[in-house]
Amino acid sequence: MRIVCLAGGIGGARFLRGLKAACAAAAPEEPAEITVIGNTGDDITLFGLRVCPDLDTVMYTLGGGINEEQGWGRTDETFTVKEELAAYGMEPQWFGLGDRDFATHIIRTQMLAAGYPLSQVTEALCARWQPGVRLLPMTDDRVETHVVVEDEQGRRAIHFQEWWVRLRASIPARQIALVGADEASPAPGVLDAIREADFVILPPSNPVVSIGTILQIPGIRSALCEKTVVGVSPIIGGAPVRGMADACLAAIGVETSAQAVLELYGSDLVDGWLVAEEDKAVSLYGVAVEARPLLMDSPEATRDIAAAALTLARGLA
Ligand code: GDP
Ligand code: FO1
Ligand code: CA
Ligand code: CA
Repeated sequence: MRIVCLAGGIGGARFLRGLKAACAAAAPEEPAEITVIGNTGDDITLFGLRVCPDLDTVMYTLGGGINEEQGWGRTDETFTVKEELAAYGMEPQWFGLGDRDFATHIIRTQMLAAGYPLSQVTEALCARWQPGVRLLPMTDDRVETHVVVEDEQGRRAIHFQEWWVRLRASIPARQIALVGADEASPAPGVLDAIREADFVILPPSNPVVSIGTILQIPGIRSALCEKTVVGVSPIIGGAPVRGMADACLAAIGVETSAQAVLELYGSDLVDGWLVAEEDKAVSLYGVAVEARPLLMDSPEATRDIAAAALTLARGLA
């Protein structure tokens, strides 16, 4: 079985861990081939180092190196380098890079400078972490999500991480744009993986700055529309379970509901949609909607959500 998943950071990574478990339980003798198309819109250059938070979150989560409580960054992390940089007064100080995590960014930056594309760099990093999936960046081109905000200092565009991490999305986003998207193309292997997939799953990742970003890379959305696609709602009972996805949805004029996110994706893209039990009234012509518990609050619950997505996708494919 060949499965393609799009993924952001924490929501995507946790779902993927459940999906691996569900696949192993369903067909232990025939391992599924899972290709993950990861969001790179969150990427940022700090202290001269290229940081790819969502790719790293997937890699560390599936490879056993993630800080479980936090959901991002390394386990057993220390922050000596960060403290030393701060002692020099080096900015920015609002983004916490840990010592162990720094090694990943140093290798990535060195390989990029030597001319390797991000897809090959990611493959090299995954050789250590063995995530058990093929992890592809959505594009090798440099794209970045920027957010237009307006406050006393006037109207300006800031990097997504500054809005999300420094400001905690506390000032409204007037606009969210993926800078560089128009000129970007899917990374090698992305369109082939979609074409060869038996079906595609959209995990409960942020619909605007994770899934929405990946869908903006020219060619990816239209390739997905040819396939059977099943999505898991990231919104339960009108709220994002964790994080500030509601602030992102508000910025693009979409209500925070499982119904509105389904409509945002569209029935041309999505064939099946898993919602939480409190959202069982959700419906869209041409889409098979199924209600079930969607809280990823234990490995077993997460595996069961993924198994439900697999069953729905198999039935529709
Ligand atoms: P990020 O890049 O780290 O923000 O992670 P993702 O974009 O992959 O996923 C974040 C989204 O996951 C949030 O917007 C939430 O709506 C969603 N989410 C988090 N935990 C859960 C959960 O337990 N169940 C469901 N259905 N969605 C969740
Ligand atoms: N999120 C934070 O809220 N604060 C941080 O200091 C922070 C550091 C960080 C370092 C590496 C990494 O891979 C992720 C990190 N994140 C941090 C998470 C992250 O940048 C955001 O949650 C996502 O990009 C949004 O998906
Ligand atoms: Ca993200
Ligand atoms: Ca379809």
